[in-house]
Amino acid sequence: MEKVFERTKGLTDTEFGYCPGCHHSVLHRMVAETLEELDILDKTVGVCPVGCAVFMYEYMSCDIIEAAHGRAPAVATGVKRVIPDRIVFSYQGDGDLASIGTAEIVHAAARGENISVIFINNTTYGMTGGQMAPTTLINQKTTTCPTGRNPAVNGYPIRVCEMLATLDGPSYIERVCPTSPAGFAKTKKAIRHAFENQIAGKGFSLVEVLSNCPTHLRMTPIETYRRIDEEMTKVFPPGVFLDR
Ligand SMILES: Cc1ncc(C[n+]2csc(CCOP(=O)(O)OP(=O)(O)O)c2C)c(N)n1
Ligand code: SF4
Repeated sequence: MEKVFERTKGLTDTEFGYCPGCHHSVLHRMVAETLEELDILDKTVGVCPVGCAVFMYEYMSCDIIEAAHGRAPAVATGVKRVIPDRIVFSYQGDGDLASIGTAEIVHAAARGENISVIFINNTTYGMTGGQMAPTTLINQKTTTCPTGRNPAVNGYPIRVCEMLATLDGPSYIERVCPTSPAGFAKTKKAIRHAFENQIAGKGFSLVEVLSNCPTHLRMTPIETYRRIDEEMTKVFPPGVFLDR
């Protein structure tokens, strides 16, 4: 029988340990497929975050380094500068990238490091139990703001794409929204573009993916998609912020 679909070689045979319906699994697959399509699996080094994706090295068949919490852009910078013929990416949640790792991402972007960053914004700290993140929406209830995020006490959500797009260093910054077949296709295209830019030597690329955490939002995966479309996109509008 003719084979019409094959699991990408970019993934190992290890089953994903993510909660059912979590975006991490499908986003890993998109990154893995991209590496296979661009024929760069053998020369790619990924840097995993501290967060639910901490075990990314179990799932991806390229080389992976584990970085301390938030330090992935600094580790990716070091790898890329020492072995510039490698393709280097970091994969980071919002707690990792936009909280403890704020300095690292801002300075890697400002330096225009030739790396690709995949930023998973699910508005919470998934791994540690659903605490408030820098991207938590106003009035969103989390375990550390059980009555809802109150700007007078907790401040406002950080828009990473908008903030980094003010810098001269980055080459490509886009926010995507994988909640529909078209949204998934756009997300894959954006991830691919981030890697193509690095291959072309264009410098720093970041793709922010509006994502879910069905477990801590206490929603079904479908409800989380609705929340992304109806609530998250109002605060974090999808679009291309830089492409040069
Ligand atoms: C230095 C340090 N501080 C705190 C922690 C605890 N910690 C582990 S994961 C995490 C947050 C992860 O959230 P996020 O980056 O949003 O990823 P998600 O789990 O939602 O994918 C925190 C605070 C840690 N491991 N190391
Ligand atoms: S806790 Fe949330 S982010 Fe982590 S795997 Fe489960 S659904 Fe995904």
